[in-house]
Amino acid sequence: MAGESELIFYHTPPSRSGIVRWMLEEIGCPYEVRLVGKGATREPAYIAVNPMGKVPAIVHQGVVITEAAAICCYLADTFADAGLAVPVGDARRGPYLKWLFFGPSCFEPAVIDRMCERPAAPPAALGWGDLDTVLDVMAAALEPGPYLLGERFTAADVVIGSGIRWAMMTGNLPERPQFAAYAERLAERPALKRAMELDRPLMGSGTAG
Ligand SMILES: N[C@@H](CCC(=O)N[C@@H](CS)C(=O)NCC(=O)O)C(=O)O
Repeated sequence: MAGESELIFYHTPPSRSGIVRWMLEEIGCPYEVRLVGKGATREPAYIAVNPMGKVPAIVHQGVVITEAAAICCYLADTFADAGLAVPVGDARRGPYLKWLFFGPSCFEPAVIDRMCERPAAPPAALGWGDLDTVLDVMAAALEPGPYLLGERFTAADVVIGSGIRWAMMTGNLPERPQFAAYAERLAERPALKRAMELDRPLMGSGTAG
């Protein structure tokens, strides 16, 4: 029943909250979806949840968490049995966190620069560098595969993989064989298929939560 769930998910399909939908399906924990209609992100009821006026947000055990990559990191750590986090103490935790941060802080702004044809800023002033460098770094990491950290699929793949899928779907990702192969592998994941299936009837039907 609304309000009693331990994990509440604020969602507007299709949008960046799809990243968290996929993550939740990978984790396999029960959650309650609250649809937020386009535009309703700026209404007081939702601003009270996320003052940034953006989805996704989750509430877990009464605490609000926003920012898709942070939510994925939190869920992977909290529901550790799902095996999607690299734990503290494992040397691969560093690269794992690097990729979780790389998604929103390097990959996404570099793609949006290109997409919006934003005028180039002095390279040294840009925290995210330029798209070609970002893509070179990602392609090199994916070359051995099958996932960013090798054999093991992690929350970082949900974040970076979602970005790659979105950029490919919107025609904003220069073609590279590493990205095509990675996207094909991700598309086979049952959790991603389930997330897309669950969202299909909800597209565009969000109402303020
Ligand atoms: N930095 C945020 C960005 C979230 C975001 O941009 N969400 C968009 C949907 S893709 C949104 O809620 N837009 C509604 C609005 O700006 O009114 C994250 O990564 O979670």
